[in-house]
Amino acid sequence: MLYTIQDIIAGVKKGDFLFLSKVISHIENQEAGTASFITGLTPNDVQVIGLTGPPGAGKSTLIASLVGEMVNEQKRVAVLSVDPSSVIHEGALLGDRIRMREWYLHPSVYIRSLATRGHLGGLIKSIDQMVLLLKSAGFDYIILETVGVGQSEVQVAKIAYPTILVLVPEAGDEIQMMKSGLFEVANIYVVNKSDRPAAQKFANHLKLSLADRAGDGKKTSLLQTTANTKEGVLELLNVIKQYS
Ligand SMILES: Nc1nc2c(ncn2[C@@H]2O[C@H](COP(=O)(O)OP(=O)(O)OP(=O)(O)O)[C@@H](O)[C@H]2O)c(=O)[nH]1
Ligand SMILES: [Mg+2]
Repeated sequence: MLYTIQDIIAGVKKGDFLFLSKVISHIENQEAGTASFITGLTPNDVQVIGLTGPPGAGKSTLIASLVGEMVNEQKRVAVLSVDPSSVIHEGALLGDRIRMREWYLHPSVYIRSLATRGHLGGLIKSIDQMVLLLKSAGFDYIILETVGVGQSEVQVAKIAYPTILVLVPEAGDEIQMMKSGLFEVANIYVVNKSDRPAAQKFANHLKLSLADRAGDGKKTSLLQTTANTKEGVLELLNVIKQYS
């Protein structure tokens, strides 16, 4: 490994993420020396926030707005976007670039997209290591975005607290969603795109299903947001803090 954690911390404080990006690439490729470098880190107690949900629910837009609230509070934020279903294609990258464009060059915000290259187990291991690295590198929040509804998200939920399930009013097939493991593992349920007419009704439905589950003793929260206008986003950040 060519860089020390001191190089990385110094770089992060200056908003120079070059070292960090190089080490993350080392981890992604599981290059020689990765494991011993990670073992030598001293991670801080940094809140890891997971956002997951169906494609197009507005996760990236919501993250961009959340990051805005965090930066307003003088925080440093790292965002890892994980798409386990595919190798990163230009379209996906471009979409995220547009959604989070105001943050790509911001000195307090580090954004990185990852793909599996076909092997989910490897990705999970790499994410674990990247999170340890980011926890050691002077960030105040780490945000993980995962796409889809499946095993990988359930895995990611194990390293994040809270895990936020982002849904949209037209998600419709609620039953399907509730059967998925994801519904069980989430802590915060967000009905995004609440500018749409069906949002209130959908949120009410969701509230009832969560009440049914109240017996399992797990604290859950339900919020409505409109990610692109930032409506409900500061409230979401305040609820996130309750889970730290
Ligand atoms: N009307 C409305 N549109 C929204 C809202 N939030 C996001 N969008 C739009 O929904 C589309 C998808 O948003 P993304 O943030 O890319 O969604 P995503 O969940 O990150 O998508 P993937 O990463 O591809 O799964 C974009 O065109 C956003 O502008 C919202 O609250 N209301
Ligand atoms: Mg996205």
